[in-house]
Amino acid sequence: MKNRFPKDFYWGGATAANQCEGAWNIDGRGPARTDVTTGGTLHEPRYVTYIMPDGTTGKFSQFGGIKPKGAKLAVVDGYLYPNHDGIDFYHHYKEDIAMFAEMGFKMFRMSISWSRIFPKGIEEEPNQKGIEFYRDVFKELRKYNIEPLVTISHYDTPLYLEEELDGWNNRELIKLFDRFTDVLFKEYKGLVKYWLTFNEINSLLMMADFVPNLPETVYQQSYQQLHYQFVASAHAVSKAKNFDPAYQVGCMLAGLVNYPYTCDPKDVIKNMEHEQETFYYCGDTMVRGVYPAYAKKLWEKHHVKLDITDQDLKDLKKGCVEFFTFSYYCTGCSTTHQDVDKAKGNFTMGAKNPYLHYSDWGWSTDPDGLRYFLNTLYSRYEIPMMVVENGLGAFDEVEEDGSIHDPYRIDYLRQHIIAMAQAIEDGVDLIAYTPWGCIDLVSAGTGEMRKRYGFIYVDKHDDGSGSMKRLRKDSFYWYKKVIASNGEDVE
Ligand code: BGP
Repeated sequence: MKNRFPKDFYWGGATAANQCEGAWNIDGRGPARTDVTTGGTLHEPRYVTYIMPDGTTGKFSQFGGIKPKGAKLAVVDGYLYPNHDGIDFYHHYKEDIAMFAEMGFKMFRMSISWSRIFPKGIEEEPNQKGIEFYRDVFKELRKYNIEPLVTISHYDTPLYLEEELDGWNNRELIKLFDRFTDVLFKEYKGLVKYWLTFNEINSLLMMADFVPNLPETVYQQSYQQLHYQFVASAHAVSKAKNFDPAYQVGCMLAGLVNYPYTCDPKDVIKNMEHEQETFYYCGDTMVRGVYPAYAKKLWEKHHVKLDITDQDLKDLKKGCVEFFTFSYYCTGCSTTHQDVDKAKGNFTMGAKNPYLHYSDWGWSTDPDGLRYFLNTLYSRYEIPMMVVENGLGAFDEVEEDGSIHDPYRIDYLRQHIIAMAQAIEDGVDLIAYTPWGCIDLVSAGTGEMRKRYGFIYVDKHDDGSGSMKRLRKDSFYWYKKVIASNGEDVE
């Protein structure tokens, strides 16, 4: 069967500011948490570094580590912070966008670094240099008819807000986020059409579930932070059209599909609960504008008491997202049975699926899961869908002549494109596909450069060395052909 995609389907690629821009302290940008986070590996976590009032320094794990009382997050001598330079998209964006255009991109997903616009997050007036940088990027994209898809917050809260205001534990952040989105909506009218509010908003609940031995209070915090983010997101949705009737605002969730490991009904129930807790709790609230029926059960289970006002509930109702987006890399399994092999990736927890292959980072490859998930989501929500992250993080080898042969990546993407075509055939209104890290960038999970996703190779390495030179991988030419044939030719 031929793959059939709608004629105006958005083919493209995705990045995030903190993982690619670099220029972390240039032109007035303030620091974010990723700037005090070291590089790691699959076996060694990324650390967040700090300084104590007496001048001693230390570090704690990015996931699940606890910041000591009195510590101030800070850049500390002797550590490498890969996000400081990223791949220097800040100075290479013209060259990079020209290469995206060469592949035929119709859409480019990127994010705005909040601390480039408001260095601390609390200022009354934005940093003009930051505003101009993104305006230039959008104009450059428009030059090639590439539609920007802009994530407003991609793991990128200004450090000052985290340190001095306790981050999203503080209701005040809603107001500051409102101010931030007002500026974006005003400044980029006519240049941007599609906005996403929070990247992988459900990751807060996934972490609470995945990271072992977290104190029970983590749930209270995560659910409260999420509530404030839901309200902030709803504000963005409900006001966007006042700035530009063409604006559309969507949500973005980590598409963590899970299967029951066996047909034991106990596994099925466990899986249902897992999905409610780590995915649908967010999806249902953002699409329908009300908390789902099972929310009460979750709050009780985790002894959570939320600060929710009547006005918040009205705001949620007014701010239902217009389209649904998610990342999709792999799938997991839930089980009540103890005697099963465990998956061993940095994020893939639970039982290992014997029907799937796993990458060097322990993530499964499961294209059927994408078709299944698109169908499940679309029949639940019936609003346009976008797959805004997907891809294979892998080691790449540069040959003497500068070529890079990455058949493993082509194979992975090919299978997922076929799965999307099948989902469209099934009736899903899928309008965009922006595979992750279309140009190599710093891994969010491990901080590595060698976990590469790109069609474009960047000469930058884990020890900080590299010329930042860009090279075309085999997948670059392959994806160009895919786009030119509107997804028909994936061979
Ligand atoms: C998602 C994030 C991205 C990205 C991707 C791949 O969770 O939204 O920022 O990095 O995962 O993960 P990693 O970089 O850990 O391979």
